[in-house]
Amino acid sequence: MEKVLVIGAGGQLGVELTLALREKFGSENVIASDIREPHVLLAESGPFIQLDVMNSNAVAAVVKKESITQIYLLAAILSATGEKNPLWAWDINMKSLMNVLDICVEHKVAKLYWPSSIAVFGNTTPKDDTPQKTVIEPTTVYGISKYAGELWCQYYFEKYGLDVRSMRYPGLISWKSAPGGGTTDYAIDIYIEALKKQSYECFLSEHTYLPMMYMDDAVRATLELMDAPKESIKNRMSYNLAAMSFSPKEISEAIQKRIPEFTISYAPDFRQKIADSWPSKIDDSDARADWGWKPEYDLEKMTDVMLEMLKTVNRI
Ligand code: AKB
Repeated sequence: MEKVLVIGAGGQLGVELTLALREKFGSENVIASDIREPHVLLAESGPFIQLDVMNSNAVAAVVKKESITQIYLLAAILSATGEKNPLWAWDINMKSLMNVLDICVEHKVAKLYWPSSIAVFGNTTPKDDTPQKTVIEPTTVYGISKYAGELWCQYYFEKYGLDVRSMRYPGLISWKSAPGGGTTDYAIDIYIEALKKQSYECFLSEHTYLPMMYMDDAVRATLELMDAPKESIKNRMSYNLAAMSFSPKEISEAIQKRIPEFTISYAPDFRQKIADSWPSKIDDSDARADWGWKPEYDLEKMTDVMLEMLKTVNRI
């Protein structure tokens, strides 16, 4: 029987991934944890522990007491927030990973999931159809920490045989849980503001193409990667993962088809430079070949769901 610990479960991905893991393994077998108070959807659906991942002894105690077999380490400072306080972001992103890698080895945790990001890529990376293996010179502290983390994951796999798996997520778009300090967050704010005010001022310029993914695809990808037989995981750094690529202009046009009075204006800020250093479109053929990845949502399908769910469930 699997016993799962999700660290950073209160974040944008954490909430939805925890709910999916509870569905799969049974609520009582998936412990959500976060430094913050529990998100309402987590408190209602299973066990929750308030836990600071920087406190290695506290994490180890939970792993031991609960006989944890899988850890999902999702706690991280994202790109935009990280640039405001780089050393703090580096400390949290790296120390959390190193703590958990060591705990997994010491307590024989069978599997670790740790997300990476398209933020590992920088200005010198090919922008279109960015290959799995390419020049990697990240420009943000978040990207540097993710790239260093990928190498550490591979090191722990090779040196200690730890079954650690990872993917480079594009911008994730969801309606159940709020995003936290990313450069791609505009693609969520735009839906909320379209419903609230029928207008949106975008912090990126109109033709900034970025790789994006609807949350259901991201959660399914994570479960599929973790379920794949060990032999098929040929990449122990992090898999490129893709679903769609669009610009602020294109997402605004998709919204206008459904809300004709919606208008967008552009006021790029410091996040433009971050976005400009990232790929427009990712080649994820290794993920497709190794463990059968295939996205289900494109911009039109996602726009239908986002507007409908924000309106009916979140009552915006
Ligand atoms: C961010 O914008 O920082 C994140 C990411 C692409 O990893 N959403």
